[in-house]
This record gives sequence, C-alpha cells and structure tokens, in this order.
Amino acid sequence: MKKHLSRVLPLYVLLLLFTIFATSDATIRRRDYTVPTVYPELLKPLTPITTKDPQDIYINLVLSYTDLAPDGYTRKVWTANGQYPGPLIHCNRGDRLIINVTNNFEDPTTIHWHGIFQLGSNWYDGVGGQTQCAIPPGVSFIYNYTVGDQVGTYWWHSHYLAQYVDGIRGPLIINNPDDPYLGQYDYEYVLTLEDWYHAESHNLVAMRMTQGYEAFNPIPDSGLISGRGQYDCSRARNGTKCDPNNMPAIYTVTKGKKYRFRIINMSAEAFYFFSIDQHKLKVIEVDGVDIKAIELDVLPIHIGQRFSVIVEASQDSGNYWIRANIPIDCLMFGKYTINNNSAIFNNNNITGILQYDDASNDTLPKSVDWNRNLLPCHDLDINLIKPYVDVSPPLKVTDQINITVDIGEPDEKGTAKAYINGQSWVPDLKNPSIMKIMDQNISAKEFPLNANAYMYDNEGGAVEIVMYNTNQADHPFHLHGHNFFIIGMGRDGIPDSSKYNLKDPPMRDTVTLPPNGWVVIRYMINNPGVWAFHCHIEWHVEMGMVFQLIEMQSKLQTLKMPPSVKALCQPGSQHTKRLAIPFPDDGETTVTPGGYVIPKSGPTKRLAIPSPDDGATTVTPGGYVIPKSGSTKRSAIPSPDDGETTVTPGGYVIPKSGQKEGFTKRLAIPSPDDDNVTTVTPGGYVIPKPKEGSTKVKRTTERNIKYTTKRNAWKW
Ligand SMILES: [Cu+2]
Repeated sequence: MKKHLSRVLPLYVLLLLFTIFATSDATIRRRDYTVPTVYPELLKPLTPITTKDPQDIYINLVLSYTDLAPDGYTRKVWTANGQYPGPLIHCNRGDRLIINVTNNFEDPTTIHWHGIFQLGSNWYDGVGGQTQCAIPPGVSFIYNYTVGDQVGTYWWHSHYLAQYVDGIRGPLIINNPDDPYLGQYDYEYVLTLEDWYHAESHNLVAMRMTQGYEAFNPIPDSGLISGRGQYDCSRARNGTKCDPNNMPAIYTVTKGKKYRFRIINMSAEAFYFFSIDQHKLKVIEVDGVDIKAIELDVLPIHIGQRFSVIVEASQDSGNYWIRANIPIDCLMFGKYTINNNSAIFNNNNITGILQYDDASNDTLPKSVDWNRNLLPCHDLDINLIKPYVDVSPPLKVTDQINITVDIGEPDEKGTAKAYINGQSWVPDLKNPSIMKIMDQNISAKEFPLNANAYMYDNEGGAVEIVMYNTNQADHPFHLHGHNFFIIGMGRDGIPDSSKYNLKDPPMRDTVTLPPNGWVVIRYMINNPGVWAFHCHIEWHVEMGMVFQLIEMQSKLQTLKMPPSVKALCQPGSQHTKRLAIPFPDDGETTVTPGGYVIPKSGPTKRLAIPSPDDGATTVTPGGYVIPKSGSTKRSAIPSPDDGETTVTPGGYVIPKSGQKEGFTKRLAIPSPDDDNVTTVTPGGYVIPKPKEGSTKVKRTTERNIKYTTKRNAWKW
C-alpha cells in the first residue's frame, strides 16, 4: 500500500543536504570540467520568435554515443548532436519541421514527437512496429511534418526499445503568436525532469524481463533537472569517473520580472512533485492546451506530461531551491527491485537553484520547502484544469472501447508481462502496422491478437475509451495523434456515466490511470492513422503495456506514404534480435534469457541480482553481465567476440565480414535465423528453445508456487 510521505519527507530533505554537500564547501561552484557535463542551452531564456508567417525549419539530429556526466557519474550517453538533453526544437505555430536524423548508433532507432498530432502524416510519428521500420545504423532519415495549429510544450524521444532512457530525448516548443498570456511574463525558460540510470537501458530491460523475476521495475540512480543532477560518488564502483560536486541547474531571474517555465517530465519511471521554494506556480498550460490560470505551491507531474507555469521573482534577492521530489512510493513497492542499491533512496529530492541575478554565488539556498499535502503518483486534480477557451467534448459517442490494464501472471517462460485486455503487445518491427495497412492492404481486423489493435472508422464521430486498472501501480497513459477530454476519473468502483463532466473537462494527451481505478476519455475521429496508446513508464512498455488505435483505416489507405518511409522496411534492412545465449547450469547460477548471471543464493531471492555497477560483475560490450570471478564455471557462455561476429552495444550480432560503408551497411546485418531454434520476446530478445540434452535450468513446480505466493503478498 502507498503511504503518505509527509512524515518522512523532512528526513529525506536532511539526508539530501548531507548527501550532496557533505564533501563540498557548500558553495555554488562555477568551474570547468574535464568530462563534459551537459549542454547549457536550457538554462538560458528562450529566444523569442517574432515572425508570424509559417516557415520551414531545417534541423539535423546526429545520433551518436558520447561520454557525459549529467549527475557527475560518467557513462556512455546516447546523444543527439553530442549533447544531453537533446537539442531544443523551437518553432512557431504553423511551421514545418524538416528533421534529418542520422543514426550513428550501432542499433536501429526511431524518433517520436511527443504530443504532435501528425495530422495526415502518421508515418512520421516514429513508433517502431507501428508507424515505421526503424532507421538502421549508418542511415539518415528525414521526418518532415507541419505542427499545424498546435502550440505549447512538447518533447521528442526515441520510440524504439527503451533507448530514450539512455539520453535520446529533448524539448520541442511551439510558440503561439496569439498567446493569451503573452503580456503576463517577461521571459521563457524550458525545464526538463528526467530520472537517470547508470546502466544502459538494454541491461535494465533484460533484467526486468528475467525469467522468474516478479518484483518491481528498475529504479533510477539519480534524478536530473534540465540534464543536471548530483550523485553520491561513494557509491560508484572503483574505476569509474564520478564528480561529487556536479553543478546543479541554475536558473537566473531578475527581481520584479516574471518567467514562464515550460516543465516537461521526460523520465522512464519517475513521478515528481515540482516546486520552487517561496515562489507560487501560476499554471497556464497543460500538455499543449492553455488553461484558465490556477495558482499552486506544488505541481504533480507524471511521465510524458507538461505544464507551463508563470513564476514571479517577487521574493527577497537570494538563492532558492527548485525541487523535483520523487516520491519513493511511486517508484517501487517495498525494496523488491532489480537494482536495489540505487542511491535514489538517499537523494530523492532532486534540486536546482533559482538565483536572483544580484544574489551571491557563495551560499547554497537556505529556503524551506512548501508543505506538500498531495497524494503521490496522482495527477493534478482534473476538476482544477479548465481549458482557457471554453470547450465541449463530443456528446455523442460512435465508437466505444473498453480497456483493462493488468500486470498479470508471467508468461509460460516465467517472464513478467503487462496486459491490455489480456494481451501483451508484441511489436512487429519488420512489418509495422502502417505498412500492413498502406502497402499490403491488410485490414487491422486480420492483425494478430498480440498487436493489440482496436479499429474505428466513423469519420467525424467520437471515440470513448474507458480504461480500468486492475493493479496497484499508477500508469501515465499517453495517446499519440490526439489530445482528449478527460470526462471521468475514479480511484475505486466503476464509471457512472451520469457523473461525467461534459461541460469543461480538461484536455490532455497523457493521463495517469490511478491504482485500481479508472479513466474515461473522449476525442473526435479526424486523424487517419495508427496511433499508439501506452503507459509511459518505459519498463511497462517493454512488458507490453501498449495498444494501437487504427483510425479511419480506409482513409489512411488513400494517403500517400513517402517512399523514404517505405524504404526503411526493405528486406534485409532490419535486425531485431539480440544475441542468443544458452542456459548453463553450474549449480550456483542461473543465466537469464538476456544473458545475465544470477546467483542462486543471496541475501534474499529477490535481491540476488547483481547490479552492473556492483563491483562484482563486468559488463561486456554487448551489455552482458559476467561475474568477475569464477570464469571457468561460466565457460558455457560463449564469448560474444568469437572472431566472426561483432556485438554492438545494444547486444546485436553483426558479422565482421560483409559490412560496407554508408547506406548498404545495413544489408550486412542478418536476421538471426529461425523459429525452430529460437523464440523472440516482445523486447526483441532471442531465447533459445530447449534442445534435447541441453542444460536448461528447470523451474520446479515448487518454485513456481513459492513465487506465486510471494507475489500475492506484494500486491502488485
Ligand atoms: Cu505503467
């Protein structure tokens, strides 16, 4: 059960202060770094856009690996243009964005534009397995779309496996020349919130999907504000680079001026309470929709959600904490996580600094937090959010969809799964839905059940989606291609249609489905396409908590898909499987399908999985965790580097021969064979099927029963 945090919060604040600054001289330090930290772009006010006419904006995003230390700990970050967070895309209402994405990763990728409707350009929505084949390594692909009438605060991120967690994400801001609040602030800032992991996401996903593992998600090692955070370097393992005095994000203000902060939660797992000590937050925008202003002390913000707030620099000159508090209860239940040694437990109050421009650099803020009497993990009360322009949701529903969200029993292999109406989503990465519909004339009716596809065709009609949550976790669900009216939300019971708010409901594109609760939304049918609707907790995405809405399929078939999109799906252009590793059984360890070695004994069964950072293991270039000792016992694990193949950082196997420069490089990437020998998981992992005489680890009935009992006790 979730418990109220107010009693323990003061303790966390104290711990935070000790943790971060015990080793520093308690000053705000400005200095050069041997390891680049993060791009300072977000700490400067936005340059105002003065043009009114729509323009074509050309942007290059070159994706590559860069060593960075956002929280002081140096790791390989998956970057765009070498920076983290990724470049700010700033445009005007009506502009066309022509974005050339060059994939210099060793893995395929896609980029999604979170909140952009992609009206008539569904194929640029960037969802692997749904709206495009991924961009192969070494290949450039141009996304080319207009933002239409949309204005407000958005972001962009990889939508392929869990790559965005490794750094592929940045803000996207659309200026409104007719902003109703234009005269009410002097400057604009963008501020992003991100949870941060020291292990790469493919490691974390593999651990999350480990057979027999039924506890909670990977949890972050730290949190960042606009790409900057602090880490307790005493927890970093030997041989790693870690700066305990990493600079926080500092936003400078002038007394008497007003600032619009555009706040974006770009996390994988974390919900935040955002606040600035002694400064009220006047909320004017929610997920791209202007609202009637409301004044708050503390703003709840879940993954994928955005707010604009006006902050007046009205206090005494000085330094004030900007706080992004991660309630631990929203991260996990108990301590049953894979990477339970995370330092987040000692520093869940992520901080930046609001600095008056005449304040001293020499002292840290002494400001005091607001009282926080809100419930963790819950959205901002829907009754407080009123669109600025009066709106009416569709009163007549033509298409009704009921969705039950479940983190259910593990599959037959013992892998934890999430379910939408009993089906865990499996992306068809080689032949995405849009290709089936537009290129092969296959109706979504014929899609396999695990495509989780729901169709509606009544142009000009309205969809109502009723979502139920059968588990005790909260799920921030994000809809692509639309925003929607939230006409009802409940924390227990079932929806009562007589109580729906049909007068002035909030419009958002990301809504948090409460634990054991329900949500009812409506929107107009006016955008042909394949639209993802998914929990934005990235670990739940990888577990299959995704469905796709097939909107006006026949109309979609009349549109013309650009040849460049189609070309991404040419045979041989994709590789979607990860390295297969057999299951040795040396009596002491179990090897997971992802290739992780788990000791059979340990402090407790659930805490026995070593973190890649724990000093006892080595992470291979392929992302495999191998114990540092006992190598002879692990001889059953083939070396990924067998002389004939190269293993990419993402764990893909590429033959050393046959690789060519440039575009054709992708043709050298094989699809490892065959359904007879291997099974592919939803996350793209290859699991060998048992062979006769193999040493597959057996999971006894007794063990299964034990897990089941424990699981019930934890009450997911
Ligand atoms: Cu979820």
